[in-house]
Amino acid sequence: MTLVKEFEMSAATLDLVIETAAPRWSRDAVAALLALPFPELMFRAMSAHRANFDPKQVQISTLLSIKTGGCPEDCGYCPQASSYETGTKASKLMAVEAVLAEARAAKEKGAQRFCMGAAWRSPKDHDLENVCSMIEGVKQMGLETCVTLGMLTGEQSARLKDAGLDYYNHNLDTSPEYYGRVITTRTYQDRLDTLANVRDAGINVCSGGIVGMGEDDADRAGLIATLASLPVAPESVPINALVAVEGTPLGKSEPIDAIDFVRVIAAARITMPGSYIRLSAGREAMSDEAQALCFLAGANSIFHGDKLLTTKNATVSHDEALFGKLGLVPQGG
Ligand code: SAM
Ligand code: DTB
Ligand code: SF4
Repeated sequence: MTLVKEFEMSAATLDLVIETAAPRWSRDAVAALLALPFPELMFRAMSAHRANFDPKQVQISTLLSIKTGGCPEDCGYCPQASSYETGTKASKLMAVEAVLAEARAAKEKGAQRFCMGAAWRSPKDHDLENVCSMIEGVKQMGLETCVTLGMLTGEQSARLKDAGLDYYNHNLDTSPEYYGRVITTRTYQDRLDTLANVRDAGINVCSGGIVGMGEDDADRAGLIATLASLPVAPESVPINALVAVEGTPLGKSEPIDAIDFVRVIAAARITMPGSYIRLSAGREAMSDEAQALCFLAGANSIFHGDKLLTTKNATVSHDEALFGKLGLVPQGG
């Protein structure tokens, strides 16, 4: 009896917090969401999903590492940082034609968006020229374009926009408070400045984070609240489960509990109801049941293809079987 009463009170209080918090989300309001009884959280997330999207449709992106490894940054999760011994082979920026061949193959396999990632702190002008040619070529194939190249100035953002760039991926990664425990070579404010430059250039923003790096619920709430309270919420929000790579400082991290991961997806869906929430890295290690819960919680985008940037993704054949079992369909497919 007491339990029921306590829950009724806390749900009413929560509604009040949410009402006063929207559209800017406080960390407390997001923390209250993350702590909801699971059925209540899922109901809210599913309602937000259905109000904005067809819940059986999933947006499909393909990822290609166009410049791998040798990165001067010290992101504690990343196999591409030159200071960690991870066995990642560093390579130069790929030739434009080779990238276009990969994009053509991705289109044939059903991709709608082609995302190109480079292990840079920020792009040099000469490299940006080549990336602009890649964007123009990929766009001509009728694919949406996305790149992730590190920090950008306003001028660089404008050049990418002119080349036809649709999305720029730049993650906040975690809460402002936990950030310094993971990365020391650039600040949270640097990341927010890049997101503002991208937004001002008229490019769609793709920004999310990683969970499973030892952060607590308050940090997860801090990440989601910061994303949802940007002047305009990101159009695309990748939620990555840490892929723990040996040799990185976070290589020995315990995997995040699957239900806790689903809770983060649900909180992202509720706080950014009109955004695509991407169930991003970490799917290879996830059960079908956990992924199914993520799709129920409002995830509606994935990376499709056997490889992410340097690590394995869920295989194409496994994804086909999973989509079949769940009755999910590629968006527009
Ligand atoms: N170098 C650019 C940058 O960091 O801005 C772009 C590429 S970087 C690899 C893109 C994102 O991938 C990172 O911000 C991080 O969120 C994600 N990422 C990298 N390594 C990861 C890992 N081991 N597990 C999960 N996500 C990871
Ligand atoms: C994002 O949020 N996740 C992708 C993409 N944006 C660039 C990258 C995941 C990388 C996982 C580790 C790797 O394969 O190197
Ligand atoms: Fe470099 Fe990006 Fe990896 Fe950080 S996440 S080390 S910036 S490639």
